[in-house]
Amino acid sequence: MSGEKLSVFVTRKLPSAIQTRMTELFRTTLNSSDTPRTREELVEAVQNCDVLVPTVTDAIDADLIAQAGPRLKMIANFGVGVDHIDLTAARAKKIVVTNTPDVLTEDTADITMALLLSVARRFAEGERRVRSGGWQGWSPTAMLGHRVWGKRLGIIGMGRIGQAVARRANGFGIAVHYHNRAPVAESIENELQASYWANLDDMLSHMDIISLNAPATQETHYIMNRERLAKLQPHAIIINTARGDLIDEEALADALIDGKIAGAGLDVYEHEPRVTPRLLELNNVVLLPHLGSATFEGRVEMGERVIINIRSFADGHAPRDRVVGSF
Ligand code: 8YV
Repeated sequence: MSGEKLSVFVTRKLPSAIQTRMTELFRTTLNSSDTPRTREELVEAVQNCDVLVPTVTDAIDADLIAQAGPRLKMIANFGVGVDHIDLTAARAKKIVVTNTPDVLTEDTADITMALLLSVARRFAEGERRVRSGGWQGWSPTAMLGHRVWGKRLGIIGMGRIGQAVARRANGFGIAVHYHNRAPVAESIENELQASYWANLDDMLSHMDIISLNAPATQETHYIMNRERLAKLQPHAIIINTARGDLIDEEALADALIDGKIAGAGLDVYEHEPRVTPRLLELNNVVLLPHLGSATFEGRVEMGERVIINIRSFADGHAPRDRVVGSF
């Protein structure tokens, strides 16, 4: 790269320490208002900047990438999931794409466990009852939930986050099962006391709790479709902290309303920020606004990771977190 500073376009407001550092290092365009950039603004950005720093809320699709100018050499995503970026189009244009793995693993696993406990023990419903003044005092039979200790958790997607969930589940005395494209290393299976199911359908019918921890890809789109949801036991609960389109949200609402499954904890939705309206009315569903990685610490570390990726690219190295990068 030449001595000239890279021009970097950041689509959303980031932690101020990160914005300050980026401004020192690059010719950075920030978004101080934090309203998502319009399509027109994104088009203008990709025509003029060297590096685009998008987030999950930006559709970096093939059409946008096709309009990119010759300067655009890198998309340094702020976030680990890259399903909002058309990687094939980026590869075809020799645009490097990076993400921010590792730094949000533990926070996302925490939110998974929080939802799991919340649904099983009816936290959100109980909290609503107290706030609304509807709580009449303790009763031996009121608001009974289900014990999680001794239950079977089926993790779909045993990558970093799935493993972090398994580690927590071990601590709660929950038996860990998992489905993944391939089994993880035996040493990891042993450490996590995890049992592999090659056949997802078989696993589903044996679990008490399901946690989705896989990335959104063509293979995982609607991995929990209507037929798969029907394989769950009526007392089963399902937790999704991955991506909304791993579950057919309408089919999920049907399964919950018809009592085919017992509950759901969702942090992500098929059409964010829209939530299938019928889910909003159900007491056995806990709904969070995509909080998985929303910690002060995590956001700063994500920003640092973006900066490291851009700097190593600027220095002529292959950035460590490249998702697309070898042409
Ligand atoms: C991030 C996430 O906050 O990193 C991801 O893939 O889902 C989130 O937790 C978001 O992507 C930021 O772009």
